[in-house]
Amino acid sequence: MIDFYTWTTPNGRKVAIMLEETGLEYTVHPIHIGQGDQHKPEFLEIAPNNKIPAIVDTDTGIQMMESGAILMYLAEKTGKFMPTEEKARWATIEWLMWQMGGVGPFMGQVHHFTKYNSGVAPYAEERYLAEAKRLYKVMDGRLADNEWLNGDSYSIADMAVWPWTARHDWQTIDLNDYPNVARWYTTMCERPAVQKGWAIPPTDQQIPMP
Ligand SMILES: N[C@@H](CCC(=O)N[C@@H](CS)C(=O)NCC(=O)O)C(=O)O
Repeated sequence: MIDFYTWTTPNGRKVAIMLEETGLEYTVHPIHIGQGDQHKPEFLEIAPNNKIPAIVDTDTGIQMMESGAILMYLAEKTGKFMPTEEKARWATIEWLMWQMGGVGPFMGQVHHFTKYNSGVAPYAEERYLAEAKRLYKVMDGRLADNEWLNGDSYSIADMAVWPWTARHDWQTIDLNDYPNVARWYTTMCERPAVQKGWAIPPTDQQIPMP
């Protein structure tokens, strides 16, 4: 059984989607980051970097923070959503790392400046939005010739990136400017596990459509 510490943010949702996709048994422990739950000593025991998501696997005793590592762990545990064939496996890791090193950190800054602090720092807004647009363009190019980020199969790389693109409304990005991303995005929106993962912990927020 997986104890899952999370909140309704992109990094939490990627793991929520994976848990739903794999059918693993799990218990949600909401960590309200707006109220400071991530700084409580009991959470820091599991996630010393004071950020969600984190898991404890009661089957193995393994506890873990960092969403990319958690996705890889769950893929290995279940044998799902990480191809075994060498080329596809490394493409999955490549695009997962692209999300962890680029999409998350930079789009996170767009949320901070453009969504929550609009007008405070125009230079930062411009810089991070330009970087977000560059990342969408890279992704659009990748998905022009590939159905999924790793090539042919739905994987943890798609699960990692989708929740960030699901905040295109906050980012002032029109997904229709990136037609291959829009096609991939709407395909993912149709998956029941993606819809369920979006609403963990329960929320009134709706998935924005292009
Ligand atoms: N690299 C980390 C980033 C996690 C992260 O930034 N989590 C945010 C929510 S999306 C958080 O917990 N923020 C609370 C804080 O910074 O105090 C991961 O991928 O797990």
